[in-house]
Formats: sequence, structure tokens, C-alpha cells
Amino acid sequence: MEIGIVGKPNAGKTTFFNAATLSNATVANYPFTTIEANVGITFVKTKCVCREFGVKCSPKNSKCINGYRFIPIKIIDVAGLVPDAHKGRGLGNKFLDDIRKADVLIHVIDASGSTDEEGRVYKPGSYDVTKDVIFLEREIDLWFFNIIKKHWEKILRKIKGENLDFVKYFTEKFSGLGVREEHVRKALTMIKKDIYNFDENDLFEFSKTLREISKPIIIAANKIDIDISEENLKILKKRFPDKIIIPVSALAEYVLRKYDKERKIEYIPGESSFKILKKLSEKDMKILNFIEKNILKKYKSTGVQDCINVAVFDVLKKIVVYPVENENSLTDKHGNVLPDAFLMNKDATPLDLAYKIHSDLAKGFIAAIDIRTKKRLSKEYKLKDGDVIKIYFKL
Ligand SMILES: Nc1nc2c(ncn2[C@@H]2O[C@H](COP(=O)(O)OP(=O)(O)OP(=O)(O)O)[C@@H](O)[C@H]2O)c(=O)[nH]1
Ligand SMILES: [Mg+2]
Repeated sequence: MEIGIVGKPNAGKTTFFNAATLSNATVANYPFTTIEANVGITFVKTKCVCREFGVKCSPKNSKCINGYRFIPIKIIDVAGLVPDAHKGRGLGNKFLDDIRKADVLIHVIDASGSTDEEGRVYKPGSYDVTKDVIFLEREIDLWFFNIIKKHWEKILRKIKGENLDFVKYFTEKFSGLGVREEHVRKALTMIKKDIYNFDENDLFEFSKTLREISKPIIIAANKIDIDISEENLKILKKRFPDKIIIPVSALAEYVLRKYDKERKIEYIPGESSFKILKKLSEKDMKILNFIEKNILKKYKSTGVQDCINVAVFDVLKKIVVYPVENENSLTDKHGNVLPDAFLMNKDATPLDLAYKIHSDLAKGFIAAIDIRTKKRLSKEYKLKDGDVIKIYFKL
């Protein structure tokens, strides 16, 4: 699973990345600060099942803080994209190749309207923020389209000549773009036209639809801490009622996580409050008071964790499943309690879970038990969010 961060220069992508990963990649108030992609690990947050079972977790593949399970996922921050990047403007869009495998994109926009489409700085409110949404999605769609277009004629010749299955062959060809068979099938049903009769417009529509399915975009309306952003957020939501738009202050989240790490405060990512742990300087207090009043009280969180959670749970519809070896102590063979939390697709089965743990486990799969009901589950049972499962197998 990978999340890609995209947006025009200077929108706050790297600040978002640093907040989400607590890294120190370079941030600056000028365009094209980032040239090489930053790759890191962030965490999706879910209520852990430990409280329900009354146990204390000792997680291995994830972490548990105050009853919340944090599961790692890869996140990538790339260079800014400007209009006509697909024609080579700015840094072009070659760097989009860095996010070709991303399952979902977070589009960071400067909701304060203080940067133009090239990332040049102006007075807050002087730039129409709705323009970003349109141009950026178009650039990404054109990038996707151009990759597909380059191979299209050859693909059609090949499947016709060798009588191959289009969906299978196409998916194989573009698996590097994170495209799966079900994405291609869905895009084809939505286009409702014979692939052999596609003109350029049809191919663009098909590529765009496939991009929307295989790389959905959510919008992080960043710099929400700047006054005018509140008004712009309303404009964005009105203009794009079907899009997911989340108010974000990447800078505030970065400060809170950093202060938590320095033990100045206790802060759990995504929460609406923090606890001050010691006497702080006047400057620190001023910053924290500002964040509390203008962001946490108003929007319930800084929005960074929300973006990651919405991307993983609402958009990609992932569920969390906990495999254990001992159904009584909920441990693995080393005594770790609820050691692993796996992100699975919503229609995954116990056999899929076995594969995720180890292919040997899947090969020798006998049965699975739902720890809550102690009932035996069929191989085809559809796992549910929060399931705790024991798998029986022979080697
Ligand atoms: N007020 C405010 N400023 C922010 C926020 N996030 C980022 N910034 C500022 O916006 C400027 C650009 O931030 P970056 O994170 O470097 O932006 P970027 O999108 O990675 O920029 P490029 O790498 O140049 O494309 C910096 O001055 C940041 O401090 C925010 O939530 N609030
Ligand atoms: Mg950057």
C-alpha cells in the first residue's frame, strides 16, 4: 500500500509529509524545494481490539497507543506540478513516475490562496483556489493518458493477433501503474464502447476513468490556520460537492508531533487535544494556544491523520484484521499479544490472510477460527474490520 502526495509547488506537500512521518525533509517558502521524492512511513490509525478483549498489546508490525492501533504505510512526497507539466513545463511530470504505484493520492492545496499555480507567493486570498483542483487533476490524467496512449495500438494488435484477453494483458502491461484487473473491468463497463473503435477522446476518457478508479484523489485543504482559508474551504466544498475535501494544517500537526517527541506535550496524532507536560516558554505557549483555538477547537483535528485514515478506510475501503496463534492468550508463539494488525481488502478471506502472513500457511491451510465466537470459518468467509483470527494449517 502506498499513498502519494501531489500538488503544485509551495502548497505544503513536504510539510504534510514531515508531519505524517515526523521527518525533516527540506521545507521552504519558494517553489521546487523538493526535487527528489521523499519516501517515508506514516501510520493509519484505528481503534485497537485490545480494550475490548481486556489485554495489553505487545505489537510487532504496528504500534498501539492508548487503545489506538497505528499501522504503517508507505507515503511519497514528490516535486510540485505546474500547469502544462505534461508538455515539460516546470520540472515536467517525469517525477510523477515516483508515485506510479500509489494506490491513492492526497492532493495538497494551499487553501489560503497565497500561492499561484507556479507556487509564487502572494497576499493570502489573492489566488482562486478552485483552479488548483482542476489543473492538477488534469495534469495527472494527461500523464496517465500519455503512458497508455504510447502502447495502445501495439496492445490492440497483440491481443487481436494472439487472441489474448484484453483485461488480463492490459493489466499485466500496466501493473507498474498500480492498475488491477478489477479496475480495468470497471473502467470498460463505464465507457461502454468497443475498444477497437476508440478514438483519441474515448481513449482519454478511458484513461481518465481508469486513473480515477486506480488512483483516487482526496483533497487536503492545507494552511487552514490562515484566516481566509475558512472562506476558501466553503468555496471549494460548494464548487466540488462530490470530492472529499479535508481541512488541514500540516504545519500545526508537525509542531504537535515534534513537541510530543520532545516531551513538551502529550499528543496522539489525529486527536482534538493535547496535554502540556512541563512548563513551557512563552513562545511555545503562544504557538500551542494558537493551534488549540484556531485549529483543534474549530476543526476537531489538524486534518493530517484524517486524510490518511479517509484515504485508507473510506476510499480504499481497507479493513484491519488481527491474526493470532493462541486463541486464549491472543498471542503469537513468542507470547506477543495481538502481535500483528494487517490491512486487507474488504472482500478478503481467511485464505487471503494466510497468504499475507506466509505462503506456507496458505498452502497448508486447514481452517480459520473467529476468536470472538470460537466458530470455524469457511475459506470463503469475508473478513470483517476488527476480526481476530486463528488459522489452522499443516506444513
Ligand atoms: N501557515 C501554514 N503554512 C504552511 C503549512 N504547510 C506548509 N506551509 C508553508 O508553506 C511553504 C511551502 O511548504 P513546503 O512543505 O516546502 O511545500 P511543498 O509543496 O513541498 O513545495 P515544493 O517542494 O516547492 O513543491 C513553507 O513556507 C511552509 O512553512 C500550513 O499548514 N500552514
Ligand atoms: Mg516539497
